[in-house]
Amino acid sequence: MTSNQFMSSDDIRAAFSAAMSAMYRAEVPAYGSLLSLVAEVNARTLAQKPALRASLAATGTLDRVSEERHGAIRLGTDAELAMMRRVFAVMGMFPVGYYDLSEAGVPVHSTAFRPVGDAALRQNPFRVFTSLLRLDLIEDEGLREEARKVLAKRGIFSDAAVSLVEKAEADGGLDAGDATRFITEVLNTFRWHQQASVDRELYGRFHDAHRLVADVVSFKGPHINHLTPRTLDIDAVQGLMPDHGIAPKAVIEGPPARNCPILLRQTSFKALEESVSFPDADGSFQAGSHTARFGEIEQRGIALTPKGRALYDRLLNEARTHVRPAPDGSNADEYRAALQVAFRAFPDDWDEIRRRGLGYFTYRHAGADGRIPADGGDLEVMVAAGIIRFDPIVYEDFLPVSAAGIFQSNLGDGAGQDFVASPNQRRFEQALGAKVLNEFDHYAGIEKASIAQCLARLETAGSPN
Ligand code: OOG
Ligand code: NI
Repeated sequence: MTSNQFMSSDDIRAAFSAAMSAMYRAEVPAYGSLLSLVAEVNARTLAQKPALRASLAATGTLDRVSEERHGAIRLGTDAELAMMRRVFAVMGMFPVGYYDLSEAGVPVHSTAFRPVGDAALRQNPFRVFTSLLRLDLIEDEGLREEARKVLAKRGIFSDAAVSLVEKAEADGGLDAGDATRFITEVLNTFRWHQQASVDRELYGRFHDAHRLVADVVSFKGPHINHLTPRTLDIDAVQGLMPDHGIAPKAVIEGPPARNCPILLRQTSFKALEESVSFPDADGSFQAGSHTARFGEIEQRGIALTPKGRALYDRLLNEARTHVRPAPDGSNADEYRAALQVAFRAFPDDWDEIRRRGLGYFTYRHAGADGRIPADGGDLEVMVAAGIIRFDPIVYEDFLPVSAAGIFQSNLGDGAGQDFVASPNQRRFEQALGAKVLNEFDHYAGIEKASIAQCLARLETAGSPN
């Protein structure tokens, strides 16, 4: 088979993301309400900001602006993670970044499977924040063993899904028919299961150990626990949620609102209590409830260098030392104010961010009329002369403190526990069966390539002949 008969991995991802969105809207009606609200606010924002509208139109993303950017799942075993990596690879999604959430009281470590590279991201940006449960952090040895046994018995991928992944790997892709079957089969893995796979008593014990253990271990598969569209005005959506019958989490995670947005701001509506049933030994079912699923929104800014990120971490920490956001929202205004004050120390001007080496940028030639100064070749000279322009690189990854805040508000107040911080990227990569891409190296590479391209163009333009 020749490769041009294959459906592109970008197209498979786009179709998968659309199918997942439809499934989740059907499963969680409140998520549908959030999507309508986001679309409304985005339309209003675009009407107010013609420049933003024009730039989205120029990059061909205007009509898809309110589509999902990410979702999240939680896996139980190394084998599940390894297979998930192969599934996502078929859709052009690769593991980027390592996030240790133990430090924040959540017994998981995570990566994000995502498209890598501008073209793929532009085609469809959908990514999946994927966590692996760390039973090693659960104290009760007996319970740990029970959880292991339950997990060992489940198979979260259908045989057909596994065969299609093998086929894609062997042939280098899937044709349209196989791709459609692949999406249907894989989508099933992320479905909600109203029936738990353990009895109520065992569920209760998992729940007492940590709510996340109950969520991961007690069901037949890793239900998608949220989807996240992009909003152009996160503060507006946060404020409007209650009017639309959805209860927002107490505070927006990440940096404060700024003229030059940095990294990632996100917020969610609180997870819903949903009815489930637990099997009894005699084959009957007992009614109960489980809380796991919610909806989230995100707004992204510039990717920061390690230096910028260190400053961000320090300022965030400073704000949180002054005001720790309470889960009930009672000090949300104080927290917002503390963030604003702390982040005055982070420059809010693109050129200053650039010159101080805090963020990543791409560089481009301003146009044919740019004359090259005598000492051409020096990037700064040409930026100052307006011959080379720069644009911020958008942060496409996640933030561990924010992720912990999202987890926590959706696991219920007080779900946090003190674990000894124990990042273990090597262990995670062993389970994954691959190394994760370092996001800083990746952004630095994009910046470097754009500079090289600019300079090469100028050399050609400037060479006497
Ligand atoms: C994942 C929470 C993290 C984000 O956007 O930071 C996340 C989860 O609840 O499983 O999705
Ligand atoms: Ni999320």
